[in-house]
Amino acid sequence: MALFSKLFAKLRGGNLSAADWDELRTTLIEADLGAALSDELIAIAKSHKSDDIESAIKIALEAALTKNSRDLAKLDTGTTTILVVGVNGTGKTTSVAKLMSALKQEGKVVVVAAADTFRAAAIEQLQTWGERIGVPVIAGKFQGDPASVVFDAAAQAKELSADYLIVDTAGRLHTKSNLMDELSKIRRVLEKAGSVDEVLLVVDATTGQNGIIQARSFTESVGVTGLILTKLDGTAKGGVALAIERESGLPIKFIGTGESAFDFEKFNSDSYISGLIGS
Ligand SMILES: Nc1nc2c(ncn2[C@@H]2O[C@H](COP(=O)(O)OP(=O)(O)O)[C@@H](O)[C@H]2O)c(=O)[nH]1
Ligand SMILES: [Mg+2]
Repeated sequence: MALFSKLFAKLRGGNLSAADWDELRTTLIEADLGAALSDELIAIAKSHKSDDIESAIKIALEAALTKNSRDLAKLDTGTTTILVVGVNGTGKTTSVAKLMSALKQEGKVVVVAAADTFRAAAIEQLQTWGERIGVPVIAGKFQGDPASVVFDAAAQAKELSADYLIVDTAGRLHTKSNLMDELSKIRRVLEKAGSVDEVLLVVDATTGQNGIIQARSFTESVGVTGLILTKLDGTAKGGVALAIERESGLPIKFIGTGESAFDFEKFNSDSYISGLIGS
């Protein structure tokens, strides 16, 4: 990434023309930082002496990231329930598999609900992952009622005294109110059986500023508590994480960096900023 190392080199040169500033702004916007944050950073750069610019920009980048906890929710007793939501193709099912794999490796007892009954392939995909990783995946019939899958999975989690119940959901367009109704229904079933402790919205980093709109609409409808930012391997534009956190105030808890179960990490803000700055 090292987006800012080029920028700093240019700023160190001094005496920037209007065209140079425009070029810097374009670079920032192309890195998916968004217009608002890009303008703010340019204003900071313009108002500082060249030897202070780097630390002033670093402070602004840090301020754009949330101070909220990035730890996965964990109840002291009972099953912690995680609902995974997002639009089609962002990487929900893959992220559920990655999360179950990571938790299983930590020695946790995990149960997964395949509540995307809209696509037969999604159910099979999750069952295959479950068999490979050794986690029970509770699934229903293709096009069945996702709420009943979740009901069965919650019962299974209770029986196994599971540490975590992870719920994969369908992702038809977030503008379709029936998806939001379905998610609300799933949430109600889970709350009747226990509680919903974490709602993770999966956002595809390659869709750029669209992620901000998705975060807004899912937050309004289902109450998002954190983000999983996927496909960071497929893009050089690392700036989207900053833009999304700044606009949504939601913490990115995990990042996806590939298609295997292990291409998954906790989001670390310090190493992310270092990566952008190239230090
Ligand atoms: N390169 C890359 N591909 C990913 C990542 N996460 C998911 N995918 C791919 O994105 C596609 C859609 O993933 P899927 O989990 O089915 O998305 P869903 O519709 O939200 O459940 C699949 O081809 C995944 O292998 C990631 O972090 N990096
Ligand atoms: Mg899926």
